[in-house]
Amino acid sequence: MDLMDRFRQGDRRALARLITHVENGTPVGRAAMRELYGATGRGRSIGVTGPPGTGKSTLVDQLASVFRKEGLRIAIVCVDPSSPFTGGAILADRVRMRHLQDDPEVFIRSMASRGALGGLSRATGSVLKVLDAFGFDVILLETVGVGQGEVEVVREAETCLVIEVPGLGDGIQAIKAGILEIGHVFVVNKSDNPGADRVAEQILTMLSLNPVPPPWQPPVVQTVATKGAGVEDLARQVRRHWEHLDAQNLRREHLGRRRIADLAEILKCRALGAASQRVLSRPEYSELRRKVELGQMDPYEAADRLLPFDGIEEWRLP
Ligand SMILES: Nc1nc2c(ncn2[C@@H]2O[C@H](COP(=O)(O)OP(=O)(O)OP(=O)(O)O)[C@@H](O)[C@H]2O)c(=O)[nH]1
Ligand SMILES: [Mg+2]
Repeated sequence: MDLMDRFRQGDRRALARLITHVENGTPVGRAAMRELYGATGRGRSIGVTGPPGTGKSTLVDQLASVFRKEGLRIAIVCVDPSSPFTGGAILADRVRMRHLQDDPEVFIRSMASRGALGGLSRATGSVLKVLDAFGFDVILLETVGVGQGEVEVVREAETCLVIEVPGLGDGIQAIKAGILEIGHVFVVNKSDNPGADRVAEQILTMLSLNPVPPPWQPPVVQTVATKGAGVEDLARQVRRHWEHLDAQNLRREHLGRRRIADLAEILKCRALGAASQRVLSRPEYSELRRKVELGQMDPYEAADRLLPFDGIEEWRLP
């Protein structure tokens, strides 16, 4: 039986293998995405981001347990944009989530930037779709929040949780501007440490400075993930956000934006493929390449001769 048949029958090993194909952009992975695409858009995705060590994995684990009790099927994806390898932190996550791993309705997967075609966020988007098509009700996506890369990754999820903790220096500085815009629910974890109330107040103040009040006012939840305190409340806020998305038709908008991003990526790959074929078919290619290599011609000059410049240098799709 082929991989897709086994995938459709709910075989987890087939799922894991298919994800690897999709991550690596193999022909099998591409064909699978094409086949699966129509079956996506059902599962809920929750992005979880925040500085290193703030308790994201512990919270994801707790949140997954709450949803499990409600009978939902859960997938957890840990994305590490900084590491080209599957590193120690992710191994630690696996240990921490061991009790979830024994649950046949919970699927845990790590992703690193290695091999991701079209950038990590597109690869993440594709993996979310595979999990969605497999039938998971909730897909939790953990990523360490430090830069633009993570912001792009969590944008793939329809609900974004931003985790902060007390004691990371001045709270205001620790909460980056870009992060405020993507958060739907803010979590002050490690609220057993001093200063949690202050961090929560600072977040609320910063949110209130937003000149155009958004239709969704992001709540701030305090948690102690290690004890499970506040996690029920967090799950409730996530559900509230789902209801908001559904009521305002925002879910459809979110999915629409993701689909356009997919179209852009497919077109980009094809355009690049077509351009590289044109270049490689030019008889003077190897000679020009050699000249560039030896420093006898600058790469701009060689590029002008191989692919005449028509003034369009930016890839954009409105
Ligand atoms: N005191 C306290 N410790 C916590 C809490 N939540 C998590 N921790 C501890 O904080 C440490 C880091 O937790 P993780 O869940 O691995 O944090 P993370 O954000 O996933 O870490 P990275 O993925 O490495 O960025 C662990 O030792 C946890 O036990 C909490 O609410 N209070
Ligand atoms: Mg973690």
